[in-house]
Amino acid sequence: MGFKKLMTFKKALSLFTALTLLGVSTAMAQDAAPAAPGASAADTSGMWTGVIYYTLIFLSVCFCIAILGKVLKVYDLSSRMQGKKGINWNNIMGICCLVFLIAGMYGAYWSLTVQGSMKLPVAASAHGGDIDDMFNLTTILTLIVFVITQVCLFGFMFYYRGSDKRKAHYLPHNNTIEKIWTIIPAIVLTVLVVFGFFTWQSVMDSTERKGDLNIDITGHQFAWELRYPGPDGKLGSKKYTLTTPLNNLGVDFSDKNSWDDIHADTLVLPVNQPIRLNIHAQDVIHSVFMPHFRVQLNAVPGLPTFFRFTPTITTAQMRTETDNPNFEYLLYCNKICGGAHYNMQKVVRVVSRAEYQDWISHQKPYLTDALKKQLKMAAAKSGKVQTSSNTLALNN
Ligand SMILES: [Cu+2]
Repeated sequence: MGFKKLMTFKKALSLFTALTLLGVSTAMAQDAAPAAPGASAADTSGMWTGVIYYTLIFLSVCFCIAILGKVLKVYDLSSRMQGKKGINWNNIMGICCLVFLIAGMYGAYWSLTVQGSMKLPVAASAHGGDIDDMFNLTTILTLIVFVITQVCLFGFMFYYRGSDKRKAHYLPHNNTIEKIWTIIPAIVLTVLVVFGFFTWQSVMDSTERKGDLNIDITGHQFAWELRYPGPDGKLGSKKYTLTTPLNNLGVDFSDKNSWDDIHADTLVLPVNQPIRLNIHAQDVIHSVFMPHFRVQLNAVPGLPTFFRFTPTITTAQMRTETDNPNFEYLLYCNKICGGAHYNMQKVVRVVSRAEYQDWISHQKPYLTDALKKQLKMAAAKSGKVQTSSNTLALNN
């Protein structure tokens, strides 16, 4: 039996050595390989070197622990054979629990202070404060529960570690304890869920309001398209069947409101103006994500959604607030929607009302000359009598 175990150990050792040699040679070969054309090939090579490196470190640590375990076992057995007491494993396990508790608590503290300092700046929207309050309350409550349960769990295992001097108390069932650990979490979770429900209700209030600035945002692989209303303040309707290379949003020009619509490249928002962002998608599910405004909603093909919010801090004010002269609000896609998903990033600028008016007056209309020509051709081909609205649109 002992010989068999020794052989198994030897086999495992030779397998580990072979894997190590293979890993090192692959890593060296990748390092020595000439730079492949294109950045993506170089990135992949670097990634695999990293994976092999950390796998080898992990295997080495496991190997060292296994050797240490074997050495201790041999020491323990030889001590017992000499009539001595041997190693007190209960003490070792108890101390390990205490070390784990202290190291784990330090890790949690490090995470909160180092990674916590990377948190988003103050919310730049009217509803953002409510979302932050909800997040902070949940974090504080779960942190309290985390500290209490971990200290109790590992502290108990250390304090009541196995000993010849005491005997464990057998406790098969206790209704009082069952009630406490059922009712308290139920109350805490109910408070969190109800608070979250009312906050979400207030954020997603869908009643129509006058004075909203309607902006259309359409996601496709891999960009966002923006459409602003023209001087009439109304966005024209859309129909996906009208989509052409020139009319890539499928705007319906039989609707007069669409004639003065504006095609913008940057999302510019006037401060303290309620915005209604109408969200569309043309191919797969995307997601409008503006973390500084605490705004996120999916863009689903065939199912238009919207998010209403009011920006309260201009980009210039936020640059002073964050002490970063290059600060920009950003809009991301928060669904991994394909290979170039990372390209779906747009700058969002919050400006004063006067700056906004100046900016919008310099934007190009969606109805370009090329599009007008195409619509004329389409109308002539179909041989249909042009409606008065179409004639107006084409002569505009
Ligand atoms: Cu996307």
